[in-house]
Amino acid sequence: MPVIASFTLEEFLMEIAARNPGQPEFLQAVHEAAKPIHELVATEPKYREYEIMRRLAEPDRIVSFRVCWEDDTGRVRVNRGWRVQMNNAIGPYKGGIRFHRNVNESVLKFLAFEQTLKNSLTGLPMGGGKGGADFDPHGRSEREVMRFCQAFMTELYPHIGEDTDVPAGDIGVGEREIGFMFGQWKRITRRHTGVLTGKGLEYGGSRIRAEATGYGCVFFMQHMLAHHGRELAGRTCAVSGAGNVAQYCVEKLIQLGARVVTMSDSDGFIHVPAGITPEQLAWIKMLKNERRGRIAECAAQFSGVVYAAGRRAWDVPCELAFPCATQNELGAGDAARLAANGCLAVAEGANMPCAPEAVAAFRAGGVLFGPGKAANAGGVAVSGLEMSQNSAHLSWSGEELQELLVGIMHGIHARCVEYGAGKEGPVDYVRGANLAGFVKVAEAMLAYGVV
Ligand code: NDP
Ligand code: 2IT
Repeated sequence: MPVIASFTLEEFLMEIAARNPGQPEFLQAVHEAAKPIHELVATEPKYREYEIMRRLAEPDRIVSFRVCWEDDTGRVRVNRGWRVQMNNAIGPYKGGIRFHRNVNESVLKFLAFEQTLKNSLTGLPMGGGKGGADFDPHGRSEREVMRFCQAFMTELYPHIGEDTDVPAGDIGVGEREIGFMFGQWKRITRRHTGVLTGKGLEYGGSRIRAEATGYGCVFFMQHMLAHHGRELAGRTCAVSGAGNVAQYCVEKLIQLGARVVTMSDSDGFIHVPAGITPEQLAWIKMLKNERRGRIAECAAQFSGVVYAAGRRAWDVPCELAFPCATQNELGAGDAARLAANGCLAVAEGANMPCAPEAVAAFRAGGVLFGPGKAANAGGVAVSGLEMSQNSAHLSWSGEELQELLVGIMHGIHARCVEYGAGKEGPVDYVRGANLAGFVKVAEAMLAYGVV
């Protein structure tokens, strides 16, 4: 007879905390998912028999390595790089690479854990992984970034492959960095295949990949609103961040007739009461993607733009909020203020930007809340489509891809509703996203037995 272990949620969380000391972000991500998953596991002996919860919270493996490179002055620099291969039950490991001074094992494990459930939720065959380095690209010249990317890939390349592990971008890693890393991978292996996504269009990238996370997040918001009898057009929106996700979130919101009154970077935020115009957004894209400047510069460039140094956007009254910068950028006080100011709904463009207390405050305040693993899954979904195009040696049109993205976000919302709708009241998207993501991964793990 198999032994079927039972444990309470508290016992499970204490065990995870003891096994992962000094990793608050990872524990936070596991906590969020564990509550609904534990409820389901309690009713399914097969998940307990095969220890699916414990196995899901333990990465398949983590590789870490020294990244040694030379700065423009000739000084030798040493960074640390990682790849967390979390779970490949439903497909090759898939997930971005982050370059930021705060990157550590806890951050990458939280991201890889989220990614596993997110990728499952897309409906595409992708497992979960995440990588990165504690390298700070701010203020680095293009050649320094290139040398760092090359050194990073020289260490990473034995661990990745188009059918084993397919990295992409994340904070600090955009098309430029993907180009440098892909170039180095190609040089070392003498192969040209879809080992990275987010590539440039000239060398195997997919149309709509750059736009996908931000656009998808807005599509998810549209679904949340429509499902609860509301619409998006005409709404006042607060967006944080000014990077890839934020830029295309703002672009789609403007296209759909919403008024976006804020964007930000790590120094502060801009308030644009009349709404960011397409011309202003084009300039911000140039500022961030080419000149690599600071959001503060917008105030000198345009009248009607006020810059608030050292502050976050969440004081500004809005009906819809899109945190698109980084983890834990929106706390309990921010959430309470948003709710008090009439905010109707929040969709996480970033991964885990809302602290747990903020999510609780949204729930208490009746604010609809779309967690990142559902709301920002459009990016990795189009990465999955980039993998398909690469392996078939073809490329689809922007129209085809946008239609596919729309369909995928629709499917993600429907799966959240299927698992998250109660008898009454608003849909619990946290519950829905975690359960829908979990079930597919868990069933695949069961199929393999004890591995
Ligand atoms: P970018 O590097 O393009 O932009 C990041 C933005 O967030 C910048 O404006 C940056 O400001 C700001 N930011 C970063 N760290 C902090 C911080 N500690 N405090 C305040 N602001 C900060 O990254 P992306 O737009 O790609 O990623 C943003 C978020 O979206 C991340 O959580 C990422 O994991 C998530 N995501 C990204 C996807 C993608 O496809 N790129 C897909 C799904 C989720 P500054 O320039 O000052 O550092
Ligand atoms: O968090 C994420 O989903 C990403 N950074 C995108 C991952 C990917 O493989 O496209």
